[in-house]
Amino acid sequence: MSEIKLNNPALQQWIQEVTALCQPDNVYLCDGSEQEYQLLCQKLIDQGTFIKLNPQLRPNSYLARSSPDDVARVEDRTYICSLNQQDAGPTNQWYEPKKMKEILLKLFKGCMRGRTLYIIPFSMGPLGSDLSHIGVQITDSAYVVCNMHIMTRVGSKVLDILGNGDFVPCLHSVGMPLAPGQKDLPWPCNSKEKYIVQFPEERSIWSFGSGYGGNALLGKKCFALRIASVMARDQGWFAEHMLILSVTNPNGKKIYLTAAFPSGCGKTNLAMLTSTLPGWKIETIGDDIAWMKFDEDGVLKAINPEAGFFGIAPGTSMATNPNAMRTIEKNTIFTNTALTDDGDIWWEGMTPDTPKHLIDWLGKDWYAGSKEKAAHPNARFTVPAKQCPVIDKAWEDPDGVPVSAIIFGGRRTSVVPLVCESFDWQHGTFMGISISSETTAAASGAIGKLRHDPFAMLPFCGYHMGDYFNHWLMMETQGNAKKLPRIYCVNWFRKGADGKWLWPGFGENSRILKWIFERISGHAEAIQTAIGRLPAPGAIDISGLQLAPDALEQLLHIDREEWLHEAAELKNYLKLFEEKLPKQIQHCQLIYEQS
Ligand code: SAT
Ligand code: MN
Repeated sequence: MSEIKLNNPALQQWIQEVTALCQPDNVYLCDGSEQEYQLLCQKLIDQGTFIKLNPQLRPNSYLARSSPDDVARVEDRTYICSLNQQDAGPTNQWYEPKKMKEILLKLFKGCMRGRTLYIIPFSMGPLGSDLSHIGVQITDSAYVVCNMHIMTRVGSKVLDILGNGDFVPCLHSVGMPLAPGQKDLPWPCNSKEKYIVQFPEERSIWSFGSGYGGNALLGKKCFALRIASVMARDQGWFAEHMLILSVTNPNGKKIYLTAAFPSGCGKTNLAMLTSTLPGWKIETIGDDIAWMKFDEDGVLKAINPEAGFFGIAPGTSMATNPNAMRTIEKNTIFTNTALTDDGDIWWEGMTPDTPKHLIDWLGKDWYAGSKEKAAHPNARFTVPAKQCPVIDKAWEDPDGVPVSAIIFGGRRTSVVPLVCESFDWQHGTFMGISISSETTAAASGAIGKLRHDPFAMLPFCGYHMGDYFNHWLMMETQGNAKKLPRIYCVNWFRKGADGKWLWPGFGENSRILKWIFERISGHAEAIQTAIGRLPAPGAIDISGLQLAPDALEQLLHIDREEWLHEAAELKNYLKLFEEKLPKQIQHCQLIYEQS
């Protein structure tokens, strides 16, 4: 260990402590270079983790197959270990931090034997931006290092910026030490013990036992949401589970907006959609996380703290998301997709025709017509954001982009209309609180179960959600009243009596973005209802769209009985937050009930 000398004493000391605890065979400090990436990819090929895809079809790209018991975020193994239980709130799993440390110290002791310990200095956000923050991940997984290379800015340049400053220590192990001579597995993990632990006061992360996605790429959900939400509360900004996009109208006027949806509800598709309206253009800044802060003029500015997309592969196609398909043409890591006979990847929904034969995500032969899915429903691509053909030119602007609108959405087959505008910031906050959505394969557990997911942050808020609601309300005072973003709620997933989607979604969502754009510039009509402002008849541009005759009416229909039920159910849910539920929110709730 003595060979690695760092100028940051706290970092030096942490690395020494972790090395002594985890007892790796080797220690390696990542420089973030292309050469390093290539060497690690080769190492992963050699140990059977990576399959190199056909370079003619998918240059510089790889397929990894995870262990079948390590395929998604594990919410039931995720903990917020604040000093006081009260601070974790009723929606997080809490554990006494000292006791949790004891558990973790036991698990981490010797856990990297036979492996290399990698040190990854990384920046969340453009290098050197005032809105960015630095973390250092220690991991024993070369797969994680390669993914971090894509998802964040890593290496020596980050250490230069860090200097003697603060960083978030992120410790990760797959939790599978190797005895001398023991053969490694292509996807090492720990099938018995998994712990994804955040210590909010310490601002540190310990993750054990999983190598998958948000469990292991610690810059993402653990840092950029759970820990960052705590930093944002203390420092007066927002760390949100939101995509960021720009909308440009045919006259060349551009606005930026952010949108929060739970995992697996189409953030990546919305972020890079191809407008079906002539002359309208959507460009992408980010597809998962937004860090936002009011600037000195009271304008809300947003950055994407990530540098890549970790998108859900199944369902992605030239029809649903051509820009994602072009983004992943090269330099991409695929995890848990199927492999074609000519060495490319495939997943359900990718092409109109299903290949006759594939190797499925479990590595087994798969034939068209099989009842099993060839790709895991939470199969992912990891790809540099800069490869996106519609990446916005301001995507790395260190000042961030000005946010004109914030959208909240979920997967609701009934009740919730296609789009609805809030009356003001307070009511918009209420809309964020009110999100509920059907669960998806992005987290392990039941799929299709309706659950409350306030602000799409249920699995990601690092502190008491009641305090988080208050933070949102209080932040209004930091904004310039004339420049505050307007807040909307959308639902692409409403179904008709026949059980079919009423709205085609994907590129057609540009029609809703157009209405929002025109509301902001004062050109679109709305009608007032108890739950918010809905598009007036004719205000949504449906030119050239084949919709069933009364589909739009159904999509915008507010059923009084359904909403009274919704309100009662929400009121019941909100009891969870007890005295932390803001008074203003109770007031919004009353508007529903009394209408
Ligand atoms: O947390 S992951 O990044 O693995 C998936 C998600 O929930 O978006
Ligand atoms: Mn997400």
